[in-house]
Amino acid sequence: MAAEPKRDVRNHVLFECAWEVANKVGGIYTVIKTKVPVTVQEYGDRYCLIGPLSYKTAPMEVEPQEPTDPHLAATLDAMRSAGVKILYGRWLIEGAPHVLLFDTGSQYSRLDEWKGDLWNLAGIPTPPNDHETNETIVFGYIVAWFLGEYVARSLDIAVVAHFHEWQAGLAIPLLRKRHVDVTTVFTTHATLLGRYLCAGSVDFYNNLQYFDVDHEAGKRGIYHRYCIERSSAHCADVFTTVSHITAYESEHLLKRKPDGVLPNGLNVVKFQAMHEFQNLHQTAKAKINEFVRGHFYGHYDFDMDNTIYMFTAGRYEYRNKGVDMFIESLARLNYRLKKANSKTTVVAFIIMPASTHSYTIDALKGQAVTKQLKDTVAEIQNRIGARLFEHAIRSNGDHSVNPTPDDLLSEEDKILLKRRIFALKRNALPPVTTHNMADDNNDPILNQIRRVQLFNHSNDRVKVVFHPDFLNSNNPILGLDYEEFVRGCHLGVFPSYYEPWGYTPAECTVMGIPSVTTNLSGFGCFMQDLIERPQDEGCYIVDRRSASVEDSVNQLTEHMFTFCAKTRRQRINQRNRVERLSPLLDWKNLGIEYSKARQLALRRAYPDAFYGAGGEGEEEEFEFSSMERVIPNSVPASPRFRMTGIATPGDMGTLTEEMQALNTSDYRGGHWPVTEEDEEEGYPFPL
Ligand code: G6P
Ligand code: 1S3
Repeated sequence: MAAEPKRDVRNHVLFECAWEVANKVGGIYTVIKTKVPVTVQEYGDRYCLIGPLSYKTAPMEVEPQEPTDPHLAATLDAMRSAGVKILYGRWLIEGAPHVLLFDTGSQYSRLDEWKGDLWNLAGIPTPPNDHETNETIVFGYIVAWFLGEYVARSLDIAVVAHFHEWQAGLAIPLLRKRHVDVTTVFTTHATLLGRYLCAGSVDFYNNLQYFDVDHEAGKRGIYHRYCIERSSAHCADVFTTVSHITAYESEHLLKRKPDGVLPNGLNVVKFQAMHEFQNLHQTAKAKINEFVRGHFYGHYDFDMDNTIYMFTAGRYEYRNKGVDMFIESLARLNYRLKKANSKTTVVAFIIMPASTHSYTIDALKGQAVTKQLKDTVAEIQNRIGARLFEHAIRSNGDHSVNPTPDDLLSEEDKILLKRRIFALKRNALPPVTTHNMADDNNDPILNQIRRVQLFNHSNDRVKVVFHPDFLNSNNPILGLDYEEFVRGCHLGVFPSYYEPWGYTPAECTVMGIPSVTTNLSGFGCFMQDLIERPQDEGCYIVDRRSASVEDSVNQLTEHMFTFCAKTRRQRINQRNRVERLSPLLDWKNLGIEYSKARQLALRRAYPDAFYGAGGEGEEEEFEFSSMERVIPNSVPASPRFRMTGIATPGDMGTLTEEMQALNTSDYRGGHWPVTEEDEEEGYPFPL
């Protein structure tokens, strides 16, 4: 008979650790935050997130509490008495998970000691003035300390620790070296080298297997960071990433083939009826219209009813996020629309935070003069109403006496109106950017716009607005939250070159806004794998993998041009179709991939608990979770799925039950189009 496992794996405790827990920096915050409801549903109080303590955001996001688990309480007490500043409580988001935040500042005095230890333990060097790495080291050592103390106290229950990205991963090699009885999962959302190499002018995907990784990392001054990332990937029980494309990249750059792909989901909120999200588009678009009227004052000569709003958004990585390709394609779109004598106007927004010195006077003035005009018209309208009423009431039943325009509009009103109209005169063209850029002359986006001469001339059918800051409903210019802005637009355009997942097009999809992405983005490949003809569903995918740059630009231009030719009815239909894809991106379906990764880690760490002592005996049945299968009920017959049979949660990722039973370490990239040669290697890309 199999020996009883020491720790209970079935009711294990889960710690999920990321630099972006209660600390918004980028995409990982979205992953963690939106996934919380399904994880809490699965684990309840056995789930706790771990992150750095930011005094700027934490007080607003976290409600302090005392732990109810006595082992956790004792661990935190021990660490506090050693000087670690800790905030434990509930993160005030949907699902209200437990959260444990460590103040790295409280342990900086030990930085040198820990750097020395890291060198002795793992041979990882650290230069003196890299703040991000210093934070990573202090955070990693505190987390390893915490987990070590916790499992030394809590002896009956298995502990799974899931780490995201290199900045949170350092605890993994430390735990491994110290033989701490914790089961670890490491998920990378990009690789450091991949991001750096792509940002330069490297033919990345065709050369992935040839890069001399240490040399390339050294050349870019990130060798130490690279070592942390690579050791996190190698020391974890299970290593995963967010897409096949990043799995392939990780295999070559981090030298470990991931165990599986865990696609990113969203917390999808379904409306009762389709018209509800369509109405949201209408009201949000009206707000964008307001902005556009103000921004283009003096040159507002286009028809708002025949204007298409396109946008791109994200971290300012000019080449990686494909902004170069977007602007080039906009120039070609402009040319084609002009040539076709189109009456359609495209306003293309670029929302990417850069270094600025606040708004330009011109941009502020545009909104001010438009508002003054609006207020004046409202006053005059009131006065006209009063005069009309007075005129009507004095007619004493004689309907033949009609007021003349002069009876209704006084001389003062006319003058006031003229003054407001004069204020709309403008000699310069409407500005491309809303802000004063810190480095206007060298800004890559502005330089590309200058190169293609998209200067917002009256005869341009494509106008450009570069908003180099996050959106916020309190902004005096373009005062909308990001979500509202997306809803008000017609098409999101994200022609990324380097994009491990790509939340921006995924968010468009769940909001029912069509988008363009590429087959170099994790999201694009995921949709291409699942849907027969994604473009019919409002999910356009540009080929940046096998096509030349010229061909990719032309493809993107063609997609945008075709979109401009759609009627309103066609656009409404397409929004309905794209919104119907949202269950594919729902954590209710994708969350199970995380469960599988944790289970695989537990199987590796405690094989006896699953297969009996010595790996023999009958395998225990393990239920992943009580998650519902929402897809079959909510996705209508169309769109057509690529996979045979109905899509089930287990079909979305790559960790299969069979694989776990075999205890293998290979992910399955079965959906990738491969050549015969590659098939032998199992690689997704032509080599
Ligand atoms: C939504 C609204 C419709 C409106 C339409 C405009 O569907 O429910 O009332 O006509 O948006 O669509 P458009 O693509 O022209 O912005
Ligand atoms: C990364 O953030 P990024 O925009 O630097 O992680 C995101 C979440 O997994 C992912 O969506 C994105 O593609 C990555 O690049």
